[in-house]
Amino acid sequence: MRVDVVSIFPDYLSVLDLSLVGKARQRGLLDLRVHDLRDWTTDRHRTVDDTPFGGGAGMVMRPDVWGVALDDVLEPGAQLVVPTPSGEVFTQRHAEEMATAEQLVFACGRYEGIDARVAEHYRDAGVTVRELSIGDYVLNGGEVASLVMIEAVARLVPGMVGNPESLVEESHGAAGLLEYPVYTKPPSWADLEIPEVLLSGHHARIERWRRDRALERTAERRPDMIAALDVATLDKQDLAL
Ligand code: 6GU
Repeated sequence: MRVDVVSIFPDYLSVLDLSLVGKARQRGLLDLRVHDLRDWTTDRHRTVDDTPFGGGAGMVMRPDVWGVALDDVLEPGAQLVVPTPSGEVFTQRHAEEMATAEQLVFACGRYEGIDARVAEHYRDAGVTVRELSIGDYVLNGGEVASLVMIEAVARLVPGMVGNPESLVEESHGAAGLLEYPVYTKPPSWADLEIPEVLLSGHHARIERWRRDRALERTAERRPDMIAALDVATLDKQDLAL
């Protein structure tokens, strides 16, 4: 998979050399390129922004600069991601769809955002354009949000996660539940014992216990996820809870 990030702070993306994403790059699974938007400016001051039409606070990023940059970077079949607090909220479902793209291009805005014609123009040209937020809070720009989305997508690309089974049971997976609590050695720590059932060796009882804890946790922390559950996926014992 190829991923391009265009930003006026390319150094913000330097952490992509590390960890799982960094290893995937070394192994050639991920072709990740970070670009400085100002490389596409032509004026002495390398200007990327201007004042908003209609007035108001802050500065808006110019569509002409973004246009030449994106025309250069976008390959056929690319998905264009524009991180913005006014986007749809990014979920595991978006990550799954984005993981199938041949190329993802992240256009990181700063200031009050990018001139709205940029997203419109590339949509009109037939590009899949995703304006995405990572949650209901405001960041200074799209760089950190891009890091979040790149990590979520990269671990879904075949070959990137060591054990593909670890992708199956995790929170926000197909079950629509948060993950159950997990424990390891030592069995007794700080006067706290691990749940006895996990030592029983009784596979069916362990599975039942884990599902109950997942349901309990989800009901307490994410009632919205319980409301969204497909009733057909629940068994008799779930409903008894
Ligand atoms: Cl994608 N961008 C910015 N600037 N702030 C955010 C965000 C994105 N998602 C949540 N807050």
